[in-house]
Amino acid sequence: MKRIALFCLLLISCPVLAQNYDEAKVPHYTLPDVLKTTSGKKIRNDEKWEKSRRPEVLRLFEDHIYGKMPTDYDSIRYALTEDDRPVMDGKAVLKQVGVTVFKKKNSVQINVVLFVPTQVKKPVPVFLLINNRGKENTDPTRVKKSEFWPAEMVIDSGFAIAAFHVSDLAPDNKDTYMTGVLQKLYPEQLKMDNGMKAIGAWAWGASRVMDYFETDKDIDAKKVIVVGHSRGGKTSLWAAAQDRRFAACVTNCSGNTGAALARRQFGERISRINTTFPHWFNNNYKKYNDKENALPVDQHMLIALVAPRPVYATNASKDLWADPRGTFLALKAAEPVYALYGIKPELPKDPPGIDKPIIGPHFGYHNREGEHNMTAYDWGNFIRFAKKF
Ligand code: GTR
Repeated sequence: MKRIALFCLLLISCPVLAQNYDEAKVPHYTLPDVLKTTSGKKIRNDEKWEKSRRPEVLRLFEDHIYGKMPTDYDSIRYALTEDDRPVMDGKAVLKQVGVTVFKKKNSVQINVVLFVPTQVKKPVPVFLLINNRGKENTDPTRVKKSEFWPAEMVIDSGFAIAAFHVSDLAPDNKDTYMTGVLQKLYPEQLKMDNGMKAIGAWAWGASRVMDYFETDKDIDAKKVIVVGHSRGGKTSLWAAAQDRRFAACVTNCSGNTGAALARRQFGERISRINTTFPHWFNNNYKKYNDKENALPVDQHMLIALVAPRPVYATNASKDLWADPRGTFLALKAAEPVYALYGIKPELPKDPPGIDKPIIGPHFGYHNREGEHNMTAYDWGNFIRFAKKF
């Protein structure tokens, strides 16, 4: 008896132990119907989806999870700090761009590293990484090279590759996240229960980099693929969901409140993410701690907001925390919205095996053998996917 009591106490005090990794223990759940409006109307075509249901779903995500993203600012300036410097044995040109956004005498600067291939006709499509890891991963000097952002490989395949670091927008820290774009440009957001926090601020940054791409004649701004890993992957999905200028989205190992279904309660759960990272999502989201079924949305609806644009989601076999099966099922459950645009289902009923990628044209998915990470294997598949559309 004593032992049972001790175990229960441990479960309560140590949330890691309370995570479920057993498929047999996934509770029965019903996903909210992405094609039914809050007033109960069934959506039957893309026009109705775009006019009524899509804006409604977007608002639900803003209000309950990611926060409403402000779009107003006074001006934006682009300063090229390096140009036309041939690198990578002449295969690319390095551009470093300071994107500065001004509002009421305050400003925020986003530093973009961009490599453009020299041997390809311009304008070129580009992969934009939202970098949530160390800045050395996107080293402009190429002294340090990382699979996380394999610039040489992407250049060799004919695409441009760009990145910015999340800390330019909001430090990834619960005590200081507000010191970037939030305090400087949008302090009112900090007082709103549906105001954006760090992930909203990072996604806002991706849109400002998109503003820059629209002015760069080397870049085909209609072919920008926004990429993120893990917390960056939650951000890339949110960025693509609301900014329809992004042509496609890669959400790598994004897990809870990324591409994985919340209602499965498998691996990381809302209560856990809100406790460890209270600075990522808005205040309203805390109401759903241990109450996944009360959410008016689930993550398949976030993927649906990207429709009809392509989405590639990934997992890693040892990263059960991010719920590989729940990620695949979320993609699958977004298909009915793609169908409104005449896109036939591309995904099987069940997830493919490990290292068996499904590649496009509209959906990409793979579960890589290994750990929580983004690797050359992952990028190889993103490139194959991008070549399909
Ligand atoms: C984890 C977090 C995940 C994921 C990951 C990461 O600690 O629980 O949701 O975001 O960090 O960003 O690497």
